[in-house]
Amino acid sequence: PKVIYRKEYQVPAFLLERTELTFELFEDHAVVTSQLHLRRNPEADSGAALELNGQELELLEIAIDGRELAPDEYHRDDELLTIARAPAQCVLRCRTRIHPQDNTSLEGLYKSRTMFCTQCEAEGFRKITYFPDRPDVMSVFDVTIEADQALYPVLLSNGNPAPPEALANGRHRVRWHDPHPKPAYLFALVAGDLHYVEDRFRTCGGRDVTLRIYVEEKDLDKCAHAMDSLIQSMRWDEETYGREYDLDIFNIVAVDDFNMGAMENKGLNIFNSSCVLCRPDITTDAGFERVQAIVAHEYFHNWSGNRVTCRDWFQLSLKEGFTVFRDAEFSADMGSRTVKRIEDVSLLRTAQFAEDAGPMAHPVRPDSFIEISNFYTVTIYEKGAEVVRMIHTLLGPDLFRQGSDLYFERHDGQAVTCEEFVRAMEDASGVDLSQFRLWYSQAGTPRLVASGHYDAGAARYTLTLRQSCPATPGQPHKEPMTIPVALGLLGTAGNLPLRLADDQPGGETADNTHRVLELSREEQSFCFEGVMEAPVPALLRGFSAPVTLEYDYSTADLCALMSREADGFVRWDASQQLALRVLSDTQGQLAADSAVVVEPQFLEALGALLADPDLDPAMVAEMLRLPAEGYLAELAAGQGGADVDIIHQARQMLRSTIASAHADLFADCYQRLVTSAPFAPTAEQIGARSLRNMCLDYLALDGAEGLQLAQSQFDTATNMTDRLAALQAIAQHGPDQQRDAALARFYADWEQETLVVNQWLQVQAAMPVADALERVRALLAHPAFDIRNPNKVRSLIGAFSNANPVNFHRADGEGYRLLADIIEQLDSRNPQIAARLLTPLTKWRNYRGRGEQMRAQLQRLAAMPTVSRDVYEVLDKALA
Ligand code: BAL
Ligand code: ZN
Repeated sequence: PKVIYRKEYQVPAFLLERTELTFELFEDHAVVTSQLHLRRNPEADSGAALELNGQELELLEIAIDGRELAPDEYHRDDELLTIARAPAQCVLRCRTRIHPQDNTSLEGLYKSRTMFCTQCEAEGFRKITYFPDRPDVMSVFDVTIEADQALYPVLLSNGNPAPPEALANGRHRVRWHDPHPKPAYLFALVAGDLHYVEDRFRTCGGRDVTLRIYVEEKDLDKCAHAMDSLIQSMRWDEETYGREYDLDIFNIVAVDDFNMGAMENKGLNIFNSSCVLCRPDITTDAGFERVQAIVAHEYFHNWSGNRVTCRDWFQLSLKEGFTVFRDAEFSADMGSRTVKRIEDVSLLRTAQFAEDAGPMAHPVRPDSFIEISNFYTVTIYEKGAEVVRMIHTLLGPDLFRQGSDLYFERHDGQAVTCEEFVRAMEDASGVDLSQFRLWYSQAGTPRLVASGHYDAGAARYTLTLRQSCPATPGQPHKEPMTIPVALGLLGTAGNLPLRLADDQPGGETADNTHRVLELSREEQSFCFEGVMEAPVPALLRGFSAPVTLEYDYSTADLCALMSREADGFVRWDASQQLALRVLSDTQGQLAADSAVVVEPQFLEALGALLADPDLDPAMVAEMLRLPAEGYLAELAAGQGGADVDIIHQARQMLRSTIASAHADLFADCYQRLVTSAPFAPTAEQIGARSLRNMCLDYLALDGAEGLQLAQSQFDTATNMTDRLAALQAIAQHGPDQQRDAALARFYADWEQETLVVNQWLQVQAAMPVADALERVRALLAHPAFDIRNPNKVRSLIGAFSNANPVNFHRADGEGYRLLADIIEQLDSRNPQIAARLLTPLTKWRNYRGRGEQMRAQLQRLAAMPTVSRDVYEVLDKALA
């Protein structure tokens, strides 16, 4: 397969002023007729050919300005239709036949259960008709949909509809007009027997917008939270970014078979049903929060993505990084800011740092790709959001807002690059971001090493920061970057006032105990004066930069940060650093076969958290959560390779020690948080449930009494958060009989609710029991599983290979074989999902004693007679 390079970008030869599409939908095929109003691009080479992308299309007719083209007037291969001599201005008419019913890739137009739907980002539109399928070709769309009226009473596309028309033979037709020019990737079509809930929103400009969420009739009672979230998002974007919605109608549709979480098509967002449907008895708090965040994310794309879009797919983070930053801030404003940050940083550290350290490492703005679908990554999304967050930190909120206003104003209706975003921020603020741009071009996670020196006599504290960045594929040398380091200095009675020596740079803030230092050289020292006692530095407050940090904290320092530091993120991070240190000691003791001794200060600090009713329960729950085994394996990878069994044993042993040391405190805290208030997915209730269920997990781990409590919670819970937490506690820690009975009961109760059944699959896939792999193989044949449905594949196979390390990494290699078997089956059906599932195997170099078995499965897949472009690219990089 061909590698595509960013530096080879060329403007399109033809521009598209208008696109007319007619879809005739039938039970075994669809016919698509297009009329493309084309005009030669004055900026392009005047002799450049007209190129239309197209894949798996049956061409029925092609004509220019009403004249059918002779076969020698165009050239066609598997991917492209080329017309060498198209008139400078013309209307190209094209009719193609496609087979949505047989489209298992879930790209283009396909059938999900009984409905037709589309997914066009990034390059799905070319499976619908011949088209200049690139984001910098934008046009106004007029779409006509014709289908059987009884089977498909609802026919939706982008923009605003005209009244429906009845046709002969029980068919009907609806026309949609979208006045906003858009690229093909934002096109959407839905046809089905759908029902909706409706609300209204009056914009800041006084326009009334109709809001609808379309679902199957059985799901009508699961839309309220998504609707509330949509209204909150619309209001927030007006208040925070001054962005108003721009059509009369905003539709959301839920579909079961969907590769992504959701898609921001103009005026017609299509959602994976798992990211929109919610009801307290079937959805966990995490589910409620996910729905709120994704509804917001897709809505925010209306400006950051749709009104201003990407010039080419190398700029994907332009819209995704910015929009993730926007949705993260929205979620922080709606719930607990600290906990949102903790969750995001945990994801970044476990998944993105791992990606940055592995064979798929790429910059936020990649230089090349084979298959763009492989680049919807944690680097583009989450690291991209961190880059925007750093700009926000460096500029401050007011200048950042001026920058975003300028960006939207300057580029409304355009397809632009990351460079335009940074330039708007610079132009509005006057801040020079030249060196900062390296964050877009350099891959790899920078390493920050900090050291401090306190001079009591001079009352001076000197902090020295040194940065480096490891080599990544294709980038052996890295330049120093601009790294904003937010910090405080902690004294015995709280945070100390900060005064930088006169000649030292560092943002002034209203709060004199907080500063943002700008590290721009490889090494820099910052001098604080008037420091009356030796401080503990609270570094990277709020995780001000996506870097790894090393500072030689004593255990007492970490305990001080955990209990007294003002920044919630640093408090949590100190607990994690301490836990990592204790886990590392435990692993050493286990490997040496010596007695395990757990640092008493760690246990004491956790006890203090549990005993303090004034702390934010959500934060305490996160501080009690030990780093995940996958993260421990990533850290060990850099130190001679991970031993999954020792990691698992050490983590289990530490959890058991904590459970028995604080059994009474866990029980008291559990009881303290019992509430009779009716369920609501509010930050307060979510925090309380989170800590209570964390206590339940430790109690169940500690023995029979806790398991009894879990059983009783399982039997009586009236919301899914509590019910699933109890099931998980029983599944993870209970005896076989109790576990199997609870699993059977759960399935019997929820057999009819697909999304709950998916959770049931996930719980079993992640159980650290000896026969987990056999159970997963058996579940593959269970009626609840369907390899065609990405949610089910992710729930069973994704959870097994990512959340069950001891079983995935079984010594006999059967875990790897299972994953490769599934990928082999999926590759020809749904290459996007197949490629995504490969990630755990690409880490083969990280595992001591197992790497060769993992690599052997990659080699086996590489030897398949046909390999999709998606899977080929990942295999090629992983085996290089
Ligand atoms: N654009 C793909 C789905 C999303 O990031 O919103
Ligand atoms: Zn997005």
